[in-house]
Amino acid sequence: MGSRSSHAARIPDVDSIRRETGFSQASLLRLYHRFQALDRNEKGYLSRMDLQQIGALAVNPLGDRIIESFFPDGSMRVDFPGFVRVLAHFRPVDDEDEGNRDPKEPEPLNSRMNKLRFAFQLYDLDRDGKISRLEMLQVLRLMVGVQVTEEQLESIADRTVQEADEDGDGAVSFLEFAKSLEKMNIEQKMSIRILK
Ligand SMILES: [Ca+2]
Ligand SMILES: [Ca+2]
Repeated sequence: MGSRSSHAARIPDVDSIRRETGFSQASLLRLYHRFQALDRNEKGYLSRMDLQQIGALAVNPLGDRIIESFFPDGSMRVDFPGFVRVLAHFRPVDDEDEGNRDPKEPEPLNSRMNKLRFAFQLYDLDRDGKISRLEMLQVLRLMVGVQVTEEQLESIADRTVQEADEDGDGAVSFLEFAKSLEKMNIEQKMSIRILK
């Protein structure tokens, strides 16, 4: 894995973070610097307000939802491993040493399936494993402009749920979600270059 940078060695648990996220040592070092720059007052962790400084999230209609996913279970702070773990879902595929991956290792966080899981939980606010009609409506409201009326939005939400809802329970399960996005290039859509 190349020579070990003395800087990277200062990142706590750098090897396990690298294995888990697939980021190279060099990328982790850059992310660590980014983390420290975002960490106003050198708290050693990031708050929601710190993360709002990330431009790519500020312009993303789901940016607030993405920021929330850094704080599972209502926590108020995210440390460096937690920060990188979320960002790893957005790591472009083939960006790094993909070819060197050990097949015995768990599926990388930026795999299509993990990107889909991540996207799904942005919709499934109450975390019951299904996207309800209301949850679909809330996401659509964030994503479409003000020129769309509430009735139009509701009918788009209904149609979107109906089209994906194979078992007819009125909600979209993860499998139904994954299936409805089968033809979409999720790998590309869910790749955000945080570092550039
Ligand atoms: Ca739900
Ligand atoms: Ca269903």
